Amino acid sequence: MASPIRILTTVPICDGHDSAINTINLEFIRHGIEVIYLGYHRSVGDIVRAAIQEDVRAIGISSYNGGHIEFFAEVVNLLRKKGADDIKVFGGGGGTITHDDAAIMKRKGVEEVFFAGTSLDDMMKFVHQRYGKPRAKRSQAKSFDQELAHRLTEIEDAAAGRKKIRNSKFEIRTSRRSRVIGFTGPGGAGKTTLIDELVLRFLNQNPKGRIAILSHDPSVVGEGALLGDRATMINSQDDRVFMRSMATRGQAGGLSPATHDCLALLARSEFDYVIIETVGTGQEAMPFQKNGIVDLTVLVMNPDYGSRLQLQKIVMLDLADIVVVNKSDLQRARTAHTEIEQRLEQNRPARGSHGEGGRSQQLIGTVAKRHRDPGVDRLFDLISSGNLVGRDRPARRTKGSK
Ligand code: B12
Repeated sequence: MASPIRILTTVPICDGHDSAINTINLEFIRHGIEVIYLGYHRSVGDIVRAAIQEDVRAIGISSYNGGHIEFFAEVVNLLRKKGADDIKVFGGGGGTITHDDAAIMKRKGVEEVFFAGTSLDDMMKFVHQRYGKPRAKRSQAKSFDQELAHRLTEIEDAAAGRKKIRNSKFEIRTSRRSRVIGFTGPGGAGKTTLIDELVLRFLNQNPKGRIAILSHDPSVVGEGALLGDRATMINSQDDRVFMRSMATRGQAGGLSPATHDCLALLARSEFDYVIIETVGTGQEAMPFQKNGIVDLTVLVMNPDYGSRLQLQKIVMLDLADIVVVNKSDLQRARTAHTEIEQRLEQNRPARGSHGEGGRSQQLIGTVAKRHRDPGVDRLFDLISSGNLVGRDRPARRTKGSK
């Protein structure tokens, strides 16, 4: 099985016209393409950084602000400068891009411009014909991030059954291992926004530190995937953040068949922290392997989980080191906090039992969408203090245990 085509799509800076690209993204997915959507109002630097880290085959830009000639050319030039000119550039912008403009853009290195009236089918055909084949000869990596991105692609390809993994010319540090934090929880709980706020705090506190994010979104059955976390992660668009979006590619449980190997590579690289975010998971999900590479697990919940009874069924409430009730500004949050606290109480070791004195699970309320939220500050302090070591946490107290 070949790996799907990966394309990054976006809208330029000072442009909020995202309706065209949203329609085109959906069509790409239906045609088996994995779309990393960066969102609108994005700078050349952010686009090129994301394209290199995501190791996409091409960038599709939808531009309506009138600055298309300069903007597209800048993207092409920066890709060249970074040694990433095997990533191609194409796009459209309806009637705002004239045929004369398009001719200039093509001379400057843009592969194709689509005009008003082009059918979605024609665009899909173009992408499959032009970018369907895997790149046989990769450009020599000019930077650590580029090399790392190529290696992650090889791991994903190997998992899809195509290739063997080669040795890297860049040294991947083995003397030190990054701290790996796993985030999971139901869809819509705010995991991505919360991670982005934690990244902001990390960047502020560690002027030279680096952080990696491995983010997952579901593949549509038999089709592509919309990998949209980058559109939410504003603070994470930074040279000190390496982010990679992965589609689950048919695997149930919140991660991809290549996740473990990708995570192992990132954890051996130059990052202080590696954050892994699962897709929105169900009650039965246990995405992080026991004794695996994840050091600390965070379950992010929404206060609206239903009745108290539902809490008994959420397996991660037994396993998570930290439970976060995000959206704590919602009316039901206070009740949720009390109910979850009582639920976690069941996991605590009984007095006098073997586990007494062990670290207990922490419960924190956050409002991730609010800047400088004190709950997120507390979560950051807890994670960065290193005091909470997931593996030491005692097992849940079952009925009949002393
Ligand atoms: C819808 C629209 C809006 C919506 C946007 C909603 C949204 N969330 O996207 C609203 C009403 C909010 C809006 C606001 C504004 N708009 Co407006 N808007 C349009 C409009 C009517 C349609 C654009 C569109 O989505 N077309 C649908 C797409 C699917 O079709 P298409 O454009 O023909 O594109 C084809 C191909 O090019 C291709 N394609 C397009 N992108 C891509 C990308 C890839 C990767 C690929 C493969 C293909 C591809 O797909 C289509 C295939 O047929 C155009 C006028 C027009 N008729 O084009 C003005 C237009 C783009 N807007 C305009 C302006 C000025 C504005 C405002 C500045 C107005 C104001 N003063 O407030 C604001 C700016 C908003 C902002 N934040 O940027 C001007 C731009 C003028 C310019 N650049 O010189 C236009 C041209 C109207 C005009 N004639 O004056 N706008």
